[in-house]
Amino acid sequence: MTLLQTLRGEPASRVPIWIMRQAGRYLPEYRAIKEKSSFEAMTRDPAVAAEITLQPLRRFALDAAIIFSDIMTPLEALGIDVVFKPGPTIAEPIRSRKQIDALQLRGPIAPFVGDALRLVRLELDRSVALIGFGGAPLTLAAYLIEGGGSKEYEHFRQFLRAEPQAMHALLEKLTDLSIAYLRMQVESGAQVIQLFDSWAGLHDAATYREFAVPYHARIMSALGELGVARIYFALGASHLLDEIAQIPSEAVGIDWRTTFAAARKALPDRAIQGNLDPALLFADPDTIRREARNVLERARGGPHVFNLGHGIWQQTPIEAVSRLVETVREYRL
Ligand code: 1CP
Repeated sequence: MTLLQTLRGEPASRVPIWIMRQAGRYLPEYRAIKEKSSFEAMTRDPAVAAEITLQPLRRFALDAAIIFSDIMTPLEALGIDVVFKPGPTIAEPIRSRKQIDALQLRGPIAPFVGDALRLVRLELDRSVALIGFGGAPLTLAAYLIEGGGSKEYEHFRQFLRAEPQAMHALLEKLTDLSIAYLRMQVESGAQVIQLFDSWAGLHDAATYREFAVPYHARIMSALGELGVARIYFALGASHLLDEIAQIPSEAVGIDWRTTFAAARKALPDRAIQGNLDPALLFADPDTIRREARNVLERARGGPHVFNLGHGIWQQTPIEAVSRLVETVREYRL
């Protein structure tokens, strides 16, 4: 299995490829299901979630499937109401210590995700790895406090400064939840876990050391004991590589603004995943091929997992994805 070999640092003859958000709205067969259903219903029905997970694998020679779910999915188990329209929105954003103290586990954590993982594994070719995932506590906290997606995350950043102890209490609870949730995914067949810190880029290094590193490291250490391969992805985090080095993982995902040279220097013991700009999939076919090869060349010198630098965009042409996957598949190390 090429992805697992590369993540374990074993020699491989080619570079494995998967695409963040590979199951989703750029695929017409996904949109056909979405037309008749809500995102919540799609994630909660294991047969539907498994089908959506497998859709991109039928079109493209990818090395992994990532389970169809969302980083916000496990939060319901803490009594938090999340509605997707299409991004997550929180009916009652968390803005007080009292709300944080009231958060407690009310039942099993998204057991339907475990059911979907088991169904996918039954259908998946043995050469394809199955990826589970979760949101990093600091990114989950950003959505919970802000109440949804935002450009500047003013409420979240204000709360972190005004109530640092309450923020630590929230991160502690989100860390415990994440460990239990990700452990369940591993027990259900996930061979790789990616932790998404999509809003890492909001923070300076000192803030990241205090509010991200201890919690995110605790999750990754707990997963390490299970022997699952771990990928840590942080967006907009070129200035945080020394902090990310303190978080255990087999691989670190970088975006298109972080260079392989900088990542290899700060993270000499890790595989690096990335980092084609998702916008490049809108270029002409020759440019896509050339830029993908440039990424492959720049990544040489250590283990590399090919990916985009962030999730694939909804308007991306399918042929561009085919071209990209072919280019990476043909490339020999
Ligand atoms: O209408 C729709 O079709 C729903 C759109 C959608 C989808 C397809 C959402 C709402 N989530 C998802 C699936 C999803 N989310 C996956 C599985 C699919 C795959 O990767 O193949 C994954 C891994 C995620 C993870 C996720 N959700 C992240 C981390 C990755 C990233 O993009 O940085 C984040 C930040 C979210 C929050 C979220 N959920 C949905 C949206 C539109 C957003 C972004 C909201 C925002 O920040 O404004």
